[in-house]
Amino acid sequence: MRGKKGGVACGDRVEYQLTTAEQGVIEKIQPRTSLLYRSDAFKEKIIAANVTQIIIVVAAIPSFSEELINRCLVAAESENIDVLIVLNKADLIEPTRVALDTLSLYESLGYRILPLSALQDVSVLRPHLQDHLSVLAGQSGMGKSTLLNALIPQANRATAEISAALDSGTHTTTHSQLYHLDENSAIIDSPGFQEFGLSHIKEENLAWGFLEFHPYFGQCKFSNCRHLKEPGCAVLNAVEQGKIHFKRLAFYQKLLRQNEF
Ligand SMILES: Nc1nc2c(ncn2[C@@H]2O[C@H](COP(=O)(O)OP(=O)(O)O)[C@@H](O)[C@H]2O)c(=O)[nH]1
Ligand SMILES: [Mg+2]
Ligand SMILES: [Zn+2]
Repeated sequence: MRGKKGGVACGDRVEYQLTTAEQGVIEKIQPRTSLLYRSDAFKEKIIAANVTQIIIVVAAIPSFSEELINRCLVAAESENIDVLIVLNKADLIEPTRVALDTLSLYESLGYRILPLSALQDVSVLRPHLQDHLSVLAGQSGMGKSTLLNALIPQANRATAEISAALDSGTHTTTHSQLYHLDENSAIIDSPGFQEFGLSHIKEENLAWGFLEFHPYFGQCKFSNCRHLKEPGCAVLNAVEQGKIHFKRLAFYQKLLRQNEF
């Protein structure tokens, strides 16, 4: 970039000027349609710009964090990004059955769950990528880079096997990269993350990240209800009646409390 460095994210559309045949400077970043980022009290980290779909990659082994899934969902909802949950390593049959059971909650909320094995066959994923800029998100070790290599063999993304052979660290993927699938579809491989800070989400917007809460908004006794333990809370009521899963309320309340500090 000309002038100050940084500010450009994977997925950005930019105006640039060539300085040599193969190099150029970025003059301007085009307005973004979405921006996916994680943040804590100290820093913000952009994951990708302009994505239309976040693919949360989980696997039965190593075990995945359900809290991380919920955090990704909040981030996606806040930016109006589609969500697809891929349960990778479906070749591990018994553990996958257990994981599918856990994920059925998210399926009941309307999120698509797609079990597959990146080592065996990724063709079921292809139709879901059509006309999207997708980003692979999730903890490291879930098989994101393996998945990407299966889709785009020329990508040659380093995976855990390769890093073991080279004796490098566990974080095999160190930077995000975008790959074109066809004229209208592309996919971004991102480094894995164990944390997904949401401190950039305003407290009053957090509940919007929980789809199934929406029908109850405006029905709480207090207009500024935070759905913690207020009397006459329509969300708490719905949980009591089994209309909202208690786990989701627990994740919401945990996030709300963490964001305060
Ligand atoms: N059994 C099984 N292992 C897989 C599958 N996909 C990836 N793995 C393994 O999981 C490990 C982590 O994969 P990697 O692609 O580096 O994960 P990333 O950190 O999410 O990019 C590697 O040892 C892969 O071989 C799969 O479908 N089945
Ligand atoms: Mg990787
Ligand atoms: Zn309430």
